[in-house]
Amino acid sequence: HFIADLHLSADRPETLAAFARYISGPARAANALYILGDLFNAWPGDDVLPTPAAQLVVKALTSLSEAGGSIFFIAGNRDFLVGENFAKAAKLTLLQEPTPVALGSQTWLLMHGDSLCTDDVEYQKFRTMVRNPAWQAAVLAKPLVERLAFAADVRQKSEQTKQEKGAGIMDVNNQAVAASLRASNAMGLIHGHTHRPAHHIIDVDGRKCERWVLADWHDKAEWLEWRPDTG
Ligand code: LP5
Ligand code: MN
Repeated sequence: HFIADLHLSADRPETLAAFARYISGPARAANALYILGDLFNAWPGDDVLPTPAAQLVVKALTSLSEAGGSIFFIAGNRDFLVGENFAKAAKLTLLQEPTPVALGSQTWLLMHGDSLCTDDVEYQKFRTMVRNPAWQAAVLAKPLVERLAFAADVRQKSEQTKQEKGAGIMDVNNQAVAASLRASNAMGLIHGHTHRPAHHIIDVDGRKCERWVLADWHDKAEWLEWRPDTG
């Protein structure tokens, strides 16, 4: 199973409930669950692990791995501060993007999707800053209250600037998509972030490739499933 953009948070109880139902239900049929970013609406650091919303998520994920499922996590633009403490508590494995995964005889690339939005120059500058390990270490050294205030401020600025950006700017750039498929020689991409669920067929140097875009969550679970029998 592949999921992304749940944006879990204490103030979205309907999504937390959908997540709990999904993990104790449909997710049990998957031998691997790939979480492709923005599991959380805003993750200011692993020191929020004791909060009730984080505990609900950790308990659900732990129960899934204890039932025999493997769980993998790629960070998104909302939860890039997820670290090893969360991974250990939730019994999952952190992956760097892009991660190649073998599905049957074919290789697919997994990513959150924000790195493909290269037309959003302002965002890419922001991304370079927040993905820098030195910047992250400096931020994590600050008290949690300060990080929460910073997060709220950036969220507000993000909503503001998004209104000024055209929809096209905030979608993936086709050259960036082709470049990653060319470099990896992968069959296709699976990603989230844009909240534009779709299945695209694209031509990369005469090769027929695919791009699956995952749906974001509201009050029900959204997942993509790969099965060996159907490909
Ligand atoms: O997230 P979303 O969908 O609204 O928009 C994204 C891009 N925005 C972001 C910002 C995140 O929402 C912020 C999340 C914070 C998580 C918690 C962090 C923990 C605390 C540590 C502090 C950071 O990713 C948005 C894209 C959009 O996707 C579509 O792809 O357009 O990009 C932006 O809005 C970025 C702006 O263009 C530039 C950001 C200006 C902020 C500058 C920092 C100033 C901070 C001042 C602090 C005192
Ligand atoms: Mn995102």
